[in-house]
Amino acid sequence: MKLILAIINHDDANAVTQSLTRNGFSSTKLATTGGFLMAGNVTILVGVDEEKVQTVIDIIKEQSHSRKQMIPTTAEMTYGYYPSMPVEVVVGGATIFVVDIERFERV
Ligand code: 2BA
Repeated sequence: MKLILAIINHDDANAVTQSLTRNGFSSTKLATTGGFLMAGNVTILVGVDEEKVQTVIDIIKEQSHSRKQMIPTTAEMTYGYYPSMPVEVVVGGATIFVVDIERFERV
């Protein structure tokens, strides 16, 4: 068995979980925060048999969209800092990890 952890944009979370449910997969949604932007995102957990991993990844991929986000940065001068200069970063579609599950039980 495998555990898929997918970090996605908050705005895509319902579409992803609804599509997973429609296709017969159980999922759990966690409210998380990205370490770089310090902004809210969503992490979805899906436990599946190994042969279903690609199906789940395809569903997540289909429902997750990348977005451009502007973040303020400051550049250092000799004496102090330049005013805040926005920089564009591309966030998502989805960051996906697949890990082995040693044991799975529902008691
Ligand atoms: P954040 O850490 O808030 O990162 C948001 C976006 O900022 C990233 O999008 C990337 O485009 C940019 N970014 C992140 N770290 C950067 C850095 N050190 N320098 C320059 N730009 C940087 P994504 O790569 O699509 O990541 C979206 C979210 O997925 C991340 O939010 C984080 O929550 C998670 N994530 C991505 N890679 C990860 C990893 N290796 N381990 C754990 N979480 C990860």
